[in-house]
Amino acid sequence: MQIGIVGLPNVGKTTLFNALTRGHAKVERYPFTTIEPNIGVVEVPDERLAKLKELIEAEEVTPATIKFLDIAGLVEGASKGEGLGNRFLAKIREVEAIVHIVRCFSDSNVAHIAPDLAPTRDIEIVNLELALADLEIIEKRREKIKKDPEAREELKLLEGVVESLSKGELPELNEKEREALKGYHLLSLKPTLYVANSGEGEEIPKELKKYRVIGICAKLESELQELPEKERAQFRVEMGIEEMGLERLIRESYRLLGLITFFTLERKKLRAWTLKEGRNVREAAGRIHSDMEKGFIKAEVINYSDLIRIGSLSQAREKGLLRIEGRDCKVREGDIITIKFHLTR
Ligand SMILES: Nc1nc2c(ncn2[C@@H]2O[C@H](COP(=O)(O)OP(=O)(O)O)[C@@H](O)[C@H]2O)c(=O)[nH]1
Ligand SMILES: [Mg+2]
Repeated sequence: MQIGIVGLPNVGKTTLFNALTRGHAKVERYPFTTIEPNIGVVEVPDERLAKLKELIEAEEVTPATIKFLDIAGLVEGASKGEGLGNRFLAKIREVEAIVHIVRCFSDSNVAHIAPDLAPTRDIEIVNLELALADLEIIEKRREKIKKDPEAREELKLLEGVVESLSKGELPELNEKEREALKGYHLLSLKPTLYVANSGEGEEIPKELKKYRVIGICAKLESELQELPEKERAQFRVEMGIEEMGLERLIRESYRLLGLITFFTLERKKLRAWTLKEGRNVREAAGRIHSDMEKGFIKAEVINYSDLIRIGSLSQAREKGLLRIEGRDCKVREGDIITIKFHLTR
């Protein structure tokens, strides 16, 4: 899964990215320092992994991961080539979701597009640039197919999208239309999570409540990530922080995309995987290896909570609690799955 981080310059994108990846991407007080996106792979925190590891004496544990792309700040006119323009936008066409960082901290040392804090205005500037970039793509396509009698339906669909985007609205699409538009990788249609980057201890501004939004203090998060694990844990206890902003961000991204986690266990190797909710065990097999999907025979399944309750895999097997499932069985959050398959080549 890939997630693109967008937002105006100097809103804290790279700071948050660094905190997420514990990386050291360049953080600057001036716009346009990032030409190539910073790309970081982040492990999805999951307490269940430690418990499972102990229970089944796993020797190797691989958490699920999310890839984050941090692109440079968009400015007004980016879609028309201002700043580094459209080149940035091209970098995030392929992501599955967008995290849109909004500046909610005031700091006179850090330049902003205007002296005042106006989160809604900022959001609208960025979203307009995304929409304009999309409109350009659609325009090109319309030009190409406008005389093709076989493309009438597509043309009609595109016209509807143009009409909404031009009004600054999102088009209302059904499943089929969404599918038909997939190939365009339209930025405006990507599921988006807004992140209010606030000063320490500050609330999310009320005007942002209409968005799907979480509040984070990027600076604090990145400073905490610099601490050794032990000190960080201690700080959390002292400050009564139950969940780090970063963990919340990852959890919310999961929800936004309708993702669940399943586990595999093979020869003492424990691994967590992400899957779209509602998919079946055969599709889960495909996440692991295409051979497993093609040659799928059956799956042995037990849910995490049942395994923890029973205490061991062998006991679960004895009690008949390892279910044998065919391809159509839906995967549930926390299922531990062993795929039986034959090689088709
Ligand atoms: N006061 C304050 N400064 C921040 C915060 N987050 C980022 N900054 C500062 O803002 C500047 C720009 O941050 P950066 O992450 O590079 O912004 P980007 O352009 O969106 O990638 C840096 O000097 C950061 O230290 C915050 O929550 N509070
Ligand atoms: Mg940056």
